[in-house]
Amino acid sequence: MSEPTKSNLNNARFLTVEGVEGVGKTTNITFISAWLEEQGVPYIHTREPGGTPLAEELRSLLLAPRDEQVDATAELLMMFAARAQHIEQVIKPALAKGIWVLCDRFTDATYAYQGGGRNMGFDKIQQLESFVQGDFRPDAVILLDLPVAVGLARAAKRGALDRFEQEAEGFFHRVRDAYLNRAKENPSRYWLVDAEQSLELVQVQISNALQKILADQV
Ligand code: T5A
Repeated sequence: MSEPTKSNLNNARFLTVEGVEGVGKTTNITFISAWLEEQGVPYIHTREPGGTPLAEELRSLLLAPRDEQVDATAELLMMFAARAQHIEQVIKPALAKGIWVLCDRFTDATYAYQGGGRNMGFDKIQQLESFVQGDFRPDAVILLDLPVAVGLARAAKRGALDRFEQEAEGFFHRVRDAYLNRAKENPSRYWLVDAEQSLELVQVQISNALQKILADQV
């Protein structure tokens, strides 16, 4: 796997946060936002699928439980349709102005959920990634990791389950394995965080990673 291409045009960084359901992305994105503010780093916070009105509509279609079986290829293409819109309308314009982008999930989630979870070939995802993104990749990926059962138990406490959360546990084991394999293959870009620990200890690991990412700014 090739090394990432820096997304920054004005020293701004493109950071993504990834992990299985209930791993604590939302909780820790709030922490990362506060950390960036304290450092005086201009940033926007966004998410995938979503981040623009059109992409948010696609998100609603993707997450809604439905009686009709959703074809895996249709799901994959909708993820990338939302992403194309998001990159061009939100992510690249922010980076061009020197504004950091903090994104809740990005293409790593496609490798993990559609590639791993749905057992689609990773080569199909690579082709779409090249087609939609060219060589545009996140500068750093904060991967929150914990045992699947712990994440699902946390997620279940929140109430109604979306279409992905209704998948069987085996699906999420494949998702987690795919994430961990990507982190192993590309250690310079991934910051692996043990998210099973207390929130306080999770956030110590995240701030250590953020300090290094900020120090690496050219
Ligand atoms: N998807 C997405 C794809 O299939 N392909 C793609 O390409 C993309 C981009 C999106 C769905 O779309 C799929 C993946 C997803 O299924 P989402 O909203 O991004 O949905 O994903 P969710 O995982 O559902 O995100 P959530 O926001 O619902 O979960 P979080 O953010 O991981 O978890 P969070 O922060 O809400 O925490 C869950 C609970 O745990 C507690 C929190 O207080 C909360 O109650 N908690 C802790 N408790 C103890 N110790 C800690 N350290 C804790 N950290 C958090």
